[in-house]
Amino acid sequence: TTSVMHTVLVPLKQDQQEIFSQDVIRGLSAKNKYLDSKYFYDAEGDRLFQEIMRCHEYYLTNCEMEILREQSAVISQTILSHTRHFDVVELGAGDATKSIHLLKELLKTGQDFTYYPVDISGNVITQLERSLPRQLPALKVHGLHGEYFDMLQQAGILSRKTKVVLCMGGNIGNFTPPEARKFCRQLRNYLQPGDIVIIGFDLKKHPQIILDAYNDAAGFTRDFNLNLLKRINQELGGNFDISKFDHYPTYDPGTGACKSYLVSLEEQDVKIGDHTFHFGLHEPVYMEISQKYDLESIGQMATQSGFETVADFFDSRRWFADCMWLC
Ligand code: AVJ
Repeated sequence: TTSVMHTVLVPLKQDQQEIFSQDVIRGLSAKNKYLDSKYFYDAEGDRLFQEIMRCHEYYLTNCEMEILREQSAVISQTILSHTRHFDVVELGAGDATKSIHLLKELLKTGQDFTYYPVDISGNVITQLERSLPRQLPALKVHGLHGEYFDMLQQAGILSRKTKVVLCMGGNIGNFTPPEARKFCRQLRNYLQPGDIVIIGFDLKKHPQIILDAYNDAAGFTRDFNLNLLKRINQELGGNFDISKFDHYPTYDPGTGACKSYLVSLEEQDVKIGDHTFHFGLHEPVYMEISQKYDLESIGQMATQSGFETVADFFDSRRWFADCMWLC
């Protein structure tokens, strides 16, 4: 079955820990200290991100949910106007609560397709393969556990049909604009002419709304950032005292870059294994970028990476966009 077939492409646990360790040491040795937000998502990080998505300040999830809930019929019709012989691949499927609306609409049209949810978490894939048949009994599901591009290649081997690739949740925001362009170009290279991509972008809006979304009053976003220090303590033998760090989000309405930092509240030394890192008073550690876009730059990104814009779908407040691109 799927797990046997794809295990070879998932790095071994020790290798993953070794890469985690190297990345942390590199980041904390830099002149401007940084950590990579992709490491936020251990079990506790997953739980905290769930809490963030339930905060009223964190509008992204609700906006995209509104788009999928209200416009799945139109999105489905737009897909069908381009292809009637396709499979659906979702990169970073999570619990599929948003995409399920679109999958339902596509099934309604009588199309025979397979849904390939891709996730780096094996847990997520196991859960989906269990829960989706209960919610949509007619849906064919084939989970792929591994890195996005490896699994996209796998999907290409398993199916010769046109691909409809879903890239939702605004995850592309965790790339800087040049990184995002590189990601889109790579994505294009793994696809064929006629394939379709639906990709979610968080849009520029009143700066205060954005800052509040990354600084919820209940403190889940703060804990989410601090949790990476806890993870370093647990997995790499660190001795961070998290009470000596503060969460500090920033937003530049010019560039659209929303960046989060942890700030050292005193001069201190922190040990991680055999390494010691010195933190000055108020020294920042750059943790995450959540880039916000305007439609013009999204359109340019599509063109520059070899896609043609088919349609953009917005929530009623125009705070978020799911953009449909054609290869
Ligand atoms: C999962 C990348 C969309 O950047 O908005 C939420 C992660 N970070 N709160 C985002 C996150 C802080 C989130 N994405």
